[in-house]
Amino acid sequence: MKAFNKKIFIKQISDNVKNMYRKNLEEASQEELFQAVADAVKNMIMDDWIATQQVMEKDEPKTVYYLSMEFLLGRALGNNLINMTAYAQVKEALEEIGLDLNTIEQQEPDPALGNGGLGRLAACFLDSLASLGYPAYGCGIRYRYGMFKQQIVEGFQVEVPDNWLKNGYPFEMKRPEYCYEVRFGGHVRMEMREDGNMDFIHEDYQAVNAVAYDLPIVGYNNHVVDTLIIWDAQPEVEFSLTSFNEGQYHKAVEESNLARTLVEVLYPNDEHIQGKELRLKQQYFFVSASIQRAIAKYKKHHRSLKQLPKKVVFQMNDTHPTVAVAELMRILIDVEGLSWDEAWKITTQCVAYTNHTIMAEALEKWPIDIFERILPRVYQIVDEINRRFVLDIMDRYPGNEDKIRSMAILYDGQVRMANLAIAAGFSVNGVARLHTEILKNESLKDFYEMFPEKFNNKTNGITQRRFLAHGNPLLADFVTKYCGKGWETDLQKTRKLIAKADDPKVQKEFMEIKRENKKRLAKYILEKTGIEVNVDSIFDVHVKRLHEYKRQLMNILHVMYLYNRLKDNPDMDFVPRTFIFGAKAAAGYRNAKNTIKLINNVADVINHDVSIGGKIKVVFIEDYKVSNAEWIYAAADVSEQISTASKEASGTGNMKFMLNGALTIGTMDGANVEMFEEVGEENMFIFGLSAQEVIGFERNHNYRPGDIYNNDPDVNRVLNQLIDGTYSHGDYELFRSLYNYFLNDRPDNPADRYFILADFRSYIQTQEKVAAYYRNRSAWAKSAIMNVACVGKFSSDRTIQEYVDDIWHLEKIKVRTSLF
Ligand code: F55
Repeated sequence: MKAFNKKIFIKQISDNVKNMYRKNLEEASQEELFQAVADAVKNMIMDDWIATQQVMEKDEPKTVYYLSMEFLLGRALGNNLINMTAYAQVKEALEEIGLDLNTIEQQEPDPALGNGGLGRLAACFLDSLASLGYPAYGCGIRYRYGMFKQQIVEGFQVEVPDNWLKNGYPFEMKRPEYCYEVRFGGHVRMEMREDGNMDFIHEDYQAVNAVAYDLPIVGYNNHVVDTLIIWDAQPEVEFSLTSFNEGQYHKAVEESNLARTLVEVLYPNDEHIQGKELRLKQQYFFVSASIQRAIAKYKKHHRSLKQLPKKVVFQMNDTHPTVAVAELMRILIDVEGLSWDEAWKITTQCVAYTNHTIMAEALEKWPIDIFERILPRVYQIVDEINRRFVLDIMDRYPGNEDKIRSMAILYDGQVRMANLAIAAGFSVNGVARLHTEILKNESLKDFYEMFPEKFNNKTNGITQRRFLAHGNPLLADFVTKYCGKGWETDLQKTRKLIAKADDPKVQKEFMEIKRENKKRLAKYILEKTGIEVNVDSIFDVHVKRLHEYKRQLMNILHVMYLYNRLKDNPDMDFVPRTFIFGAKAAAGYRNAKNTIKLINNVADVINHDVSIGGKIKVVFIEDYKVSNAEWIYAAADVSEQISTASKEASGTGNMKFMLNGALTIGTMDGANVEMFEEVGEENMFIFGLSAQEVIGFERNHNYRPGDIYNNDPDVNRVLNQLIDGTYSHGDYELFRSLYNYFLNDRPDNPADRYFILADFRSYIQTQEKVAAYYRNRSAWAKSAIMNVACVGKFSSDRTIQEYVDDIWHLEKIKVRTSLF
């Protein structure tokens, strides 16, 4: 960025408003002002963006292509200003012309091209890649509609389409010069070449064009601007009513329909695969375009493809882009004319795979008939990869059918994408230490035995630029005051707070900041829900996607239990608490949607019961998303990380709360284990079964939740309240399926499969410890400060540096702006 010039900046905004809307500043709406400001900011980015791409063109450094079906970016305006270190100056400049930067920022739609943790991780990784100065492209899809917006209507979730491009998105740039054909369907004809080799000729296919849109990813204070490419689909020939014969007409209609539907909408299911054809088409579409782009760029500098692994690495974010393995093989063989063995050698040095789950229902499998019909040539290649791989397995384990059953890529009429990714990838990583150990010793045991060298751990991280510098400016200033500048790029710097954590003055300062942030959130809650909350109560926060394994149901049952106790003992000593929930449920996920309804109904009863004197409040924040998440983390006292041990691969929300000085109540799951290690047992509340205990119950089928229901009166009471009308205006059926979840035992769906009742008593007791601890303001403040002090490991900068050192092997680029 050129040195910031206030005068020029202001002039540009008024020029923009004039040129874009034929208005002057006073007439423009806040949305129009946002567009004008964003355009001016894009302008400020442009020189660095050009310079970065020029360095990449000239020096041709090895580049990572982060292939991800999801990038949950969140708003860009404020974040870009933070990373340009221009936030304060721009805020001040806008004030001079009577504009409020916060209000303007809030006009931006959240680009929500992702579901949850996996998509947000991809966004944090891009921020860290740019901030560390590594050459990188994110590659994804330009969904017309992102993650649905959630409305709560009479306590039920209603999904509303997210038309994020409605007013035009100012930070994207169409790049029509990057346009690649992607083919679907048709047939493969084989033809013998003169040299005796086969040609594979793809015929009768439908084609669409993938057209690139670039989004700038601004590095922190380093002039590096990386690029996120999101692919749009366009028909190859413009559909026209006159100029075709009958056959062409039909094809043109089909191809323009395909182009339109392909990128229409993000699939809003997390951790649950539905196996829809269109999803496979989306996957192939963006993967093919991204690989074609990478190879075209490489070929500008090289004649032979042999050195591709020296210049390019594709990181596959979960199995969603795994078709990349076969697509790269196809291009190397069919387009570039390499032999199978040459192509395999290159491919297996270029692709790496990250696993994000052990949950069986989230493992991607495609019926072979669908896969073959949609991608006939790619399927032939998968078939050949599988044939050779099965030979390798037989070689290694002669006569051992079990190994083939567990590892073959094609099995039972299905293409198993994880198996393809592991067979071909040179690296397979989990996202937290415990998760990687479970992969190695349980779910991917056979693969680990066969390829131990591929397996490695990369514990997730988060960007402190968005989740502290931007989301919590008061705490950011506090950290700067006690730790100096520099934590923006080296989060370990917050360790200096350890020495201050005991200081009453510092504690008081911290608690005042927390209180301010709680006020900010309370105001938001009041505006959105009409509920008034007490900022001196404990803000106990559970925000994340709604999933049974994340156990929002356990949390609300605990609230019901507390309410029973208060009703029984109105004079009991009780630390006031505000239970805050935020969660989207996949549209077809019944228990998840019922849990949302239950939370809202419990909220309704409790919030209106004057007899408890407001000691408990329950709030469901509608439409939990990146932008309101920033405020929610900042205001949290208690962070709920209560997944069934072994099920949450890592979690990243846990880290964002820690960064903002919340104390975690959690199970020994995912990255909680490593947080515990960093922050120490005095500063975190751990409860519940261990992963090994859960896995043991699952293996031995000896968990009996019915016994707990029968023997624990508190459990018995809250479960009965699901079916006695307490929270349903007398309707006994509304929550019957949640009740049944605990007690109906079926072979494929065991009772309480997420061990809520097993952990309930220990959760209650641990929550009692939380309440007692909160009374001790100084102890609490100290622990909260210790959380900020010990969060360093969980910066995504650390994670990305590990990916670079162990998997990608990239060199940093240096960008100097032309002016200095
Ligand atoms: C989205 C689509 C499908 Cl088809 C499957 C899964 C998802 C998804 O969103 N998964 C997801 O968010 N997984 C999460 O990834 C995070 C980042 O690694 C982890 O922290 C978290 O534990 C894991 O559940």
